[in-house]
Amino acid sequence: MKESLKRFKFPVLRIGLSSAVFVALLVGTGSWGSVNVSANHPVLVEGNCDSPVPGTTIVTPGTCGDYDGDGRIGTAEDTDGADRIFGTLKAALGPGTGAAAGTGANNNGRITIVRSGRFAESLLIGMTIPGFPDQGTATPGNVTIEAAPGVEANIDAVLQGDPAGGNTARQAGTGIMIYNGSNTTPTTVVTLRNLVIRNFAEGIVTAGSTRVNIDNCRIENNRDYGIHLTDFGQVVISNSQIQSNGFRIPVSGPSTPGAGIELEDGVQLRVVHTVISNNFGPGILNLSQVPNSLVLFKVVASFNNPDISGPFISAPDHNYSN
Ligand SMILES: [Ca+2]
Ligand SMILES: [Ca+2]
Repeated sequence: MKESLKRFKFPVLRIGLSSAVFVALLVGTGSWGSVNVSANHPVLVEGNCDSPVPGTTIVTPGTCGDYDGDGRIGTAEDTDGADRIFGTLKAALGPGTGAAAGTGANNNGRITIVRSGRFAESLLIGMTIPGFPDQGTATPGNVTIEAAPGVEANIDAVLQGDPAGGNTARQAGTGIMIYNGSNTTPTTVVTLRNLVIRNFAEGIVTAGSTRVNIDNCRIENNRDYGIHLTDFGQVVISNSQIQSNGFRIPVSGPSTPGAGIELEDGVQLRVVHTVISNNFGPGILNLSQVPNSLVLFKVVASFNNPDISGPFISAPDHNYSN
């Protein structure tokens, strides 16, 4: 097990499929009967040019990603008022603090990145777990994080010259962690769209039971996994590129397995219109050993080692897959 994942892997998450059914019966319908099925809190996130030096938060109004023209970017935009415009993804996902108290998405809403920028952040979407201080909530709803059309949103572990000194920790950790509880039936839905996720040990990790849509994303140059799916997720990856994972320089640790995508346990994965190439390890590694847990539709997997490991189903109909 990867060091970066150990802190997420509590015993409650590592239940097998047979015990999972038992747990589902115990929990009953009450736990998901109360799930908030909406995404209620739309907020915006500005870009960040980190200029003239990394960590810059005051700029000439309207420059460097300053969408609302108030001269604030980054953390200075996070707390300046109830404008529902934030400078960091972490603050936008949270409840809001300072003068912005109560105005964040609070893990239940749509977060739109409206200007191009670099976001050197490790994010948790969903329920609170160790390793992500000050993130998560006890009752998450549906979350969408997406860049507006034409916006380049680079969620990168590395911020050259980071004044906070966070590069080493981020490179050894996870870019986006998604955890919505240990029920065996996925409940809330997380959508990631138009994002670039780079240079983490693991680009995207899911645990517990989560429905996830990953659309039009580029997941590249992460050390151990581009996308690592565990427990009971129902995940669709579409229109994306999963490339060059396992080839991060400097590696700063073992690049194992250096996989593009790994799915485990009871995860069900559908990959559609996606390229998975030039990863150090397997392009897709299906450890569930269940063929219909992995269905591919118009997928290119090339120059991985191997391209696909484990059983899968390639949609036989050229026009339809489920
Ligand atoms: Ca601003
Ligand atoms: Ca603001």
